[in-house]
Amino acid sequence: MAFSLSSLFLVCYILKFTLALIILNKEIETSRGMLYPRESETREVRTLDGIWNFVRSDETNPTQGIRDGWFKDDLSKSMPTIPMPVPASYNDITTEQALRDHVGTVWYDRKFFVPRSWGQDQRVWLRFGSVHYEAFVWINGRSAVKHEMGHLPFETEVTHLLKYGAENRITVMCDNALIQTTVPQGKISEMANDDGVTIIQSYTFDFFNYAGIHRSVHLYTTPKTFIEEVEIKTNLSENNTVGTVDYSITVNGTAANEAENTLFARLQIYNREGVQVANVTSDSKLVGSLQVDNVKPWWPYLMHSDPGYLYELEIRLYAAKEQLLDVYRLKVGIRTLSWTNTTFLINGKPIYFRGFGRHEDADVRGRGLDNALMARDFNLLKWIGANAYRTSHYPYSEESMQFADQHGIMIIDECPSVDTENFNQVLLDRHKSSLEQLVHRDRNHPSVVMWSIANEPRTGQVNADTYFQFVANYTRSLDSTRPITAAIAVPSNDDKAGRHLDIISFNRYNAWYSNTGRLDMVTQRVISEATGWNKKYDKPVLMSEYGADTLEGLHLQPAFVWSEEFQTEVFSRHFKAFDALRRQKWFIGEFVWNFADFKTAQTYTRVGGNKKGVFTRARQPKAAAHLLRQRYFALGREVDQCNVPNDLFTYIADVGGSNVKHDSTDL
Ligand code: BDP
Repeated sequence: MAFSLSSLFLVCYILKFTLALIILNKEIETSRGMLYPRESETREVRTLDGIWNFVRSDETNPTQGIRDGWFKDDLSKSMPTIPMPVPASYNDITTEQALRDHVGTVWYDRKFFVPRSWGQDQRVWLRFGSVHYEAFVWINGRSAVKHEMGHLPFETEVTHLLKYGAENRITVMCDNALIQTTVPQGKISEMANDDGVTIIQSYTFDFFNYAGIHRSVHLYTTPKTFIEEVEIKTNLSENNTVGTVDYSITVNGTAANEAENTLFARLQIYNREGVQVANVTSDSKLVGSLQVDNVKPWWPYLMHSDPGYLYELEIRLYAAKEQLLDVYRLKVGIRTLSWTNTTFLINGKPIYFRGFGRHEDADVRGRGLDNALMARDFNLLKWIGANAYRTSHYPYSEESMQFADQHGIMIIDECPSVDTENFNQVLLDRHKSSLEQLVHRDRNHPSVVMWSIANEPRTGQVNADTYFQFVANYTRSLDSTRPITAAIAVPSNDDKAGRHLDIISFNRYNAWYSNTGRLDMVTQRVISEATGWNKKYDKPVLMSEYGADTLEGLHLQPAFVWSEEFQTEVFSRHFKAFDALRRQKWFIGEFVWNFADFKTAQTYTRVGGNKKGVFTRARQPKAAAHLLRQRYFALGREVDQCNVPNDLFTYIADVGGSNVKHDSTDL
């Protein structure tokens, strides 16, 4: 019995297709350590930020540097180097189109000294805040660590690789290529150009694929036996008067005279004035709880007159006979979260979100950490009366998470999964890993109130149901104290993922991508789409994206697409829908797309980038910012009884008529 060739092909094809359909919920490797580097009596921290040497590899020969051993000596001995700032994206630093659009590997190196004192009786760690997308690191020519996944930290011990009291070299190779199994996904193809062929990176999301060493590089020391991980969970008594802080500490390293069962910790909590308000001595399991009487809970901005209240938790690790081994301090906000099928509560009070989708994006620096920009952004968030943002579409810097804790800004914390499709096993494993790394990094931040497991995944596709069941349940197994969402853009009828979420977020661009210019087709559509989601899943719903591209300074009356008038009108039509929805109780928030204009890949639909910002890329308000500010404070006053700023309304005339708005008492 012989098969014809064509039927053999058919069988192979069906087999391949069926195999691709089977995805398993496999165990994945989990992160360790990664506490934010902080100095203490027992730890020293220094950064390797500054100007590094940089080489762009030949796109057609991305592994040349590995084969030729560029890491074995100074990069400049292998190739001509240029200076490159760290942290920063490398793309917009030079004037070269080839570097801006580069696909594949680039190399960095620099020299640094390690003090002689670091070589005695301690350990040294190397930690990267983030390198996008994949990093390979060598110290003095020896491999130190590899890491895949942008926007998330990684670290390794380098005690044995360093020269003490001497000069050392660090070399980093960074690869920005996105393929179908990376998070996020992309495609690499070859295309003919005028001189032959060229490599093209494409992706379906619109933000520019900035790359490089995006966040700080730290070297830090720890004692031989040290506090490797701290996990805290907080709670409040029913009337919010007593707070509890449950802790669990993991220790790394046990020297002979520090047998594990003799270790213990003393924990103290200090209030903002530096007064000790709780303390406890643990047993050798290093797990327990502290109680804070007359607690000041952590409240979001404008939900309380003293938002973002943080205590300091001091952890002292001891060996037998009161021998102090290590000290680590951590800011702690004490709060509870709970949710039902209609409401999301913080400290027992329902939340109504008024916020933004954002990007870590700026001119020249790209996605590189910039403290000045970060401080400005938080000032703008507070000026406009926002109480939340989503870290669209990847984890933001740890420094910004600390700012959010401090300022009381609630975070929907998103992993780097965007437009996820063609669900497959490798992708699932990496997607789960991105969430594991994110939860591990951010679990102690009071500002993080929700995990977002994806942005605009193709949840109508085959396998989306199983895939998102695995991803959502895995996230829940890592942290059951926060609800899970995803920003979904497929119509609710097609969606297969929502049933695995706790809160439904949806993105829609009425009067922009749908029915462009039709301001008369916004309000009812928003109401009916939100209602459709609630009917289908019986869960709280929020709108996670809406907006319109707006060219700063373009004024057209009557409102016309791209003008400042149009953005203002689009917002206003949405506000009307949101107010109708708010009466339904299960509608819990509104998030404008986007906080600020940002860079995109080149397309004819974008004029110098995505212009849906309420602020320009230089962080100045567009006309709609003033309207949004009035709304966010009006909501704050109605929902949370906050005070409104004196300059919310501009004085117009002393007419006193009932319909004339001339100061904030008219809200
Ligand atoms: C949404 C995406 C967001 C885009 C936005 C837009 O979630 O990343 O920037 O569209 O096109 O679909 O402005």
